[in-house]
Amino acid sequence: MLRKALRTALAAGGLLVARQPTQAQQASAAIHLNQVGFYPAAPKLAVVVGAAAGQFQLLAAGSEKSIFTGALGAARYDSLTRQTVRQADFSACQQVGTFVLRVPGVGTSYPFQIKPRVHEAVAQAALKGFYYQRASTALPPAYAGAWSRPAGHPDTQVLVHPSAATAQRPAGTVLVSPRGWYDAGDYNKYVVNSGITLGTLLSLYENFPSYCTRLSADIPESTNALPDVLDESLWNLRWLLTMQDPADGGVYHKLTNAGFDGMVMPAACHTPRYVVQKSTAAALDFAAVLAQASRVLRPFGHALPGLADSCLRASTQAWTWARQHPASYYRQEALNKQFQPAISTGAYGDEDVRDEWAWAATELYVTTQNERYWLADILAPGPLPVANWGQVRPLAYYTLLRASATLGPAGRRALPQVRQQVLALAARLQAGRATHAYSTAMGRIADYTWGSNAEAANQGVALLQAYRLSGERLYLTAALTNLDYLLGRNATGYCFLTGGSSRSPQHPHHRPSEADGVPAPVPGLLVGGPNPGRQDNCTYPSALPPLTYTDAVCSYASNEIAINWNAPLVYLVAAIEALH
Ligand code: 9MR
Repeated sequence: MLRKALRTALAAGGLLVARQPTQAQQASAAIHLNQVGFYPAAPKLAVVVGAAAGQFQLLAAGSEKSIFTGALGAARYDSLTRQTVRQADFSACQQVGTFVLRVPGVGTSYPFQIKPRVHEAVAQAALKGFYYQRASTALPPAYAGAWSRPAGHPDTQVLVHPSAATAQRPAGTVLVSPRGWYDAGDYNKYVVNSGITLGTLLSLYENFPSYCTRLSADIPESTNALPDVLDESLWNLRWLLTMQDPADGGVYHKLTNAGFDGMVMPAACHTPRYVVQKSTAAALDFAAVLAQASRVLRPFGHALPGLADSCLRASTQAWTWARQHPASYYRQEALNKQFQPAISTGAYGDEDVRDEWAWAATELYVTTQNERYWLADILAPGPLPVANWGQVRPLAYYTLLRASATLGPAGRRALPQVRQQVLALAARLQAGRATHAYSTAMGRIADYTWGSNAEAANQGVALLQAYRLSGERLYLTAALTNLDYLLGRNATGYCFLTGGSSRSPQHPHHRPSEADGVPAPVPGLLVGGPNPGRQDNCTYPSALPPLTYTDAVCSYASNEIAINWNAPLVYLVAAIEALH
């Protein structure tokens, strides 16, 4: 069993830590820490379940040599997991190397490293995760290693679904809509979810351009003039452009099979694909992301002639369509009563599009510097939420902050409120560390939803905006606690990134990982994480929210992967690397 875990971790690119079989054999699931590692000068914390008071030690991996000793903290009852935990704080240890933490009577932790740039491999792997999600192309061994695969889903014969029929494009019209990323464990391509995913990656580039220029994902385009994060984004952006109907500017909600494909490789899928109904949410997310892309790509005009202009034109046309169709919601059940074939794939139905208006308006406003795109309700009173696919207002706020020096009059007037709301959100998140047993910003019961790991990552992104805004180091530290959470300091003890460590998911709900015959899952993918909803009816080890995670392929509710979850992880880890 352990042998297999070791082999698998090594097959996964030996991603992060040199495994130490002697100690790994004793690795205790009771010691929860970031299994990748720590920056020398940063806080370092492990959480130990069920330990008596006493000492802990740091040992150089593979030896019995103790290099640091500390006392476990006071016992603390965690009402969410009904466990008693103690913290092992070894922040004072700044020695570089590979270590394990030993707690007498409990055991020895998974190995981890202390060193500068300790998360660089995670940033590369998580960005590379998008490459593995590419549709309509073969992944050759030179780039995909053991996970190389033939092309699937060419999407050169996509049918207009009756729900999307127009006079110019009646039902059954054949469209060409290749490329894009598979959304998740399934093979469909959804505009709404692509929007926030691309917006997050483009924002990473806009906030940290020089770090992004250095960040390589070893993809076929790595040697060209563009940073890899932009090359990878272009794979999806070029698909997105095909989702607009040139006749009216409207944007199809998704490109999908009628039902989900089986657990087979892309090349084995041949069922018809459709574009379905145009929706307001899709048009606005499309408008937002293409306005942002236009701004980001303009300096690369020599390599991408005309693309920035095409993006802006597409964006304004989608905006105009949304103005004319402000309530064209995607309602799958209603649609299925009216049209054949019935569609049963991901809905991404969003009937509150006020935040999508805010985001589209903001991106158009900042890109064009035209006051006519300003909308009074770009700002919303009350607490700013953490971003997710159905709540994109934070992306508008972050763009306003980033562009603060060049905003026109309306934008400038809005800035004090934007600053105040972003700081209030970050203050709330960072304060959570004091009350959560694992001392991460992540940890309120409400944080555990479908895709809770993206909640953790997006909280981290919010905290980083506050850090950029205020220079207050505690926000950077708080963001790092959520990276620690994702990489192992959580109640399940899993490092939630495939291939990330010796205790990473082995059985994600991800068709290629299940069907490719390779023992290790496709690396660099963030699973959804604890989800008390347990909508998949799989067997879970616990019903307590922080523990409702199962590393089982059936578990689409806790163990699927998704592009909108990987993107904030890429942002969080790359930004943290850039800032350390
Ligand atoms: O992430 C989505 C989550 O917020 C929803 O509650 C859930 C049910 O509608 O769908 C999730 O998204 C899935 C999408 O519908 C289809 N592809 C896989 C996505 C991740 O599970």
